[in-house]
Amino acid sequence: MALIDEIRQAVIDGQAKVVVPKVEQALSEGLAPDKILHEGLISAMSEVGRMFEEGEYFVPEMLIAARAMAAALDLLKPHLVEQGVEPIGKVAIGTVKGDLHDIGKSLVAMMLEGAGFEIMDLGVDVAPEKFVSALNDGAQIVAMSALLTTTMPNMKATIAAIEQAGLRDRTKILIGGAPVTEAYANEIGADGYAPDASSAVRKARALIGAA
Ligand code: B1M
Repeated sequence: MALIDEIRQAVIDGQAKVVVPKVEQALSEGLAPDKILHEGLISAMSEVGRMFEEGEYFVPEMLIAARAMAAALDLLKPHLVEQGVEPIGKVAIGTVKGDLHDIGKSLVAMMLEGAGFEIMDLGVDVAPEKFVSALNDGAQIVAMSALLTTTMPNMKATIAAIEQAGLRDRTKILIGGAPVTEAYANEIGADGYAPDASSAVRKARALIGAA
């Protein structure tokens, strides 16, 4: 089995102790971090999602796979994030209220950081007021992630809270996450939607006129 497939399989099996040395080996053999990310880790999580949908995996297996992926992401981070870049803008990022999925959000945060944004990572299950208070602390962009159809409405609730606080005019709002679409972004009045972490960077740059 090729090393990249071994990494993918070890994430699916939730074997963090196997994934970490294999990612180290892949990096030392010169495999591109981007390839490890997409073909190894992200592809593994899609498979885990499929197995969950089909009843082969349950929440504990999903969680263990997510931990293995997070351990691998820690290793990849320095390779994906360029150090010492002058900040081009400040982004408050979080997964919306009620939603505990953090891998995609953290990946987007990492890529934005790598592109020179200063990141305020608010974590998961972030209430609308917390996004508002980050804006009061100087964020220009609010970046919201949602992985559940049931938590997507909290993006709209957050936009309403930002409007109510009188901060909508000076705020750019970017949304994303597996169930989120461009049409939904338009419907709730967000300024941008991105389907993945690299397009989130392009969108964020465009939103603040740094494209
Ligand atoms: Co959950 N889960 N989960 N889960 N989970 C999904 C999302 C699901 C699709 C699985 C399935 O049924 N196939 C399903 C949602 C169904 C739906 O609503 N349509 C689901 C469910 C149902 C649940 C629970 C309700 C299960 C239960 O308890 N019965 C529960 C909810 C808990 C809660 O949040 N309140 C739950 C729990 C969990 C775990 C805790 C076990 C774990 C998360 C651990 C963690 O994050 N630390 C988990 C996992 C791992 C998944 C899957 C398998 C993988 C998610 C992931 O990390 N993907 C997921 C299935 C799937 O996605 N195929 C699933 C990898 C990640 C890199 O991709 O997050 O999509 P993603 O991010 C991408 C893009 O979406 C985009 O860029 C990223 C990189 O390219 N993106 C943005 C994300 N945010 C963005 C923001 C942007 C722009 C782009 O701008 C701001």
